[in-house]
Amino acid sequence: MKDILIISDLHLSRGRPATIDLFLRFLKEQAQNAGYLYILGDLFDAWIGDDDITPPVPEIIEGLHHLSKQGCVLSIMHGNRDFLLGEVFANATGCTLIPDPSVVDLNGTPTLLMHGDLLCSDDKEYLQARKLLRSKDFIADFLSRSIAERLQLAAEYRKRSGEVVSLKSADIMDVNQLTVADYMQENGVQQLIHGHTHRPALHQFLLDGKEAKRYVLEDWHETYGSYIRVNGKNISQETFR
Ligand SMILES: [Mn+2]
Repeated sequence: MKDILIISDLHLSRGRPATIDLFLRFLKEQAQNAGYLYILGDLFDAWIGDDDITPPVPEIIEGLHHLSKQGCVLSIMHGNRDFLLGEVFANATGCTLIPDPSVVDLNGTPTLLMHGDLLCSDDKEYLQARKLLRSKDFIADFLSRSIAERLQLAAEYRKRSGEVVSLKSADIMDVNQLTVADYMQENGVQQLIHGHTHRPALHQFLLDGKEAKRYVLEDWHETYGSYIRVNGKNISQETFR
């Protein structure tokens, strides 16, 4: 049985070449030997549409495509910064875009995978903005504009509202425990894995009188990246350098 690897919040961008190199090496040295790789959102620091293929996008697509060609099953979830990743990207990389939330079977343990922003329900303003930004109308209008215009719009959003109405968002918020319990109960799981908050941890608590676990992934840095490895029944939080 091959290992399952889970990562999130790499925030890849042209301005962080060391993190890109680290990630491409991770694909070759770790993911290639695994059976599955899940990327739970914010792979990119910003994504304004699949047609913007300025560097470093091509080399990242190539790295992911090489991985999936080697037989690793690649699943990618939208984050709040790259929710415009679409079918063109999916086809180019060989990945499947999976919904947020998704329930997967991690070697016998049903597990809820989320990016994590939906769990930060104390930030009502953000969830409102999220709804608007992900509406069909907004997306269609945004994508109909030129790349230059989209880049400008994204920059304006960021400037105007600091955090809220932008392709970035309130990474500072933490999850609401009641919302965590709601999502887990609705999906019938005792285990949840998510990113977004940049507060890596393993939280253990009781849900319906039974032991429940919430793993929080760490965001990636220039010198190291964090990932979860599922090996048989064993789940570990590991570091790649
Ligand atoms: Mn995020």
